[in-house]
Amino acid sequence: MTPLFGNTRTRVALRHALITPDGHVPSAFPGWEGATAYVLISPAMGAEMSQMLVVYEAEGGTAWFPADEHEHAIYVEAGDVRAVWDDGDVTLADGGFLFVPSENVLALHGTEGTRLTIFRKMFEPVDNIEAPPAVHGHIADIPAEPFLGNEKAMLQTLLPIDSRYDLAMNIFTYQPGATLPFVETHVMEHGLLMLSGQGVYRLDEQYFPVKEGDAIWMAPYCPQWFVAMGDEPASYLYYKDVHRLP
Ligand code: UGY
Ligand code: MN
Repeated sequence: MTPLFGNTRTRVALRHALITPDGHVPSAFPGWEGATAYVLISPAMGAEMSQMLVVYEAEGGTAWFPADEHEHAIYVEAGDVRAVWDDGDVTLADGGFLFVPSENVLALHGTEGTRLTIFRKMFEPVDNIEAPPAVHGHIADIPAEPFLGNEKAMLQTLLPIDSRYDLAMNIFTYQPGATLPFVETHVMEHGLLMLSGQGVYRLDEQYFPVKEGDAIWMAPYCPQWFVAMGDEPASYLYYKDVHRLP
């Protein structure tokens, strides 16, 4: 549906943002071919990480990241991608995910119509703890656990729960009417993509209707809450920084 002329649900505030697809504007990056990036969350808005949507064109293409301090966690929303990094490669279909540690050249070769969400963050090393290895998998193989005992709010933890990793990438699926059990306020930051369904997200003091395709940034300590609404389950993918002292 066309948004009301001169209006949008997008809202960018100091400690949160809701980015809706009607306002997306592409970025072009050096070495990228046939792949368009939409930087939905970044340090330019006050975040400590970036969240990018990458969409591949008709002939397919390549998105590319140089070897530096940034690590990448990738989720395949649609299509197929072949990821190649310094000492590994894997082909992922939709529902596939991948973590590639920092200091790796990373090339992502996608076919037509492939859509990726990429979380990009500066790795925070810790003395005497090894760097995390690359890991990949598929959501179909990740068990869903009831969140704080609620079977209507199921959580899948995609990356290993292991203190070598300083980020988590999870999927939350709520039955209509299910909620986050309380308004969370925490030191961790979130980047989030609504994968399906709809609901209402509380961010700071405001309540926002949200649906598939929306991205949300929650700064550390942004009070947050969600209720799923409508006829179908609501599902979102989210990033969280973990396992590091403040
Ligand atoms: O992991 C989390 O902090 C999660 N419960 N937050 C959220 O869904 N907004
Ligand atoms: Mn949270």
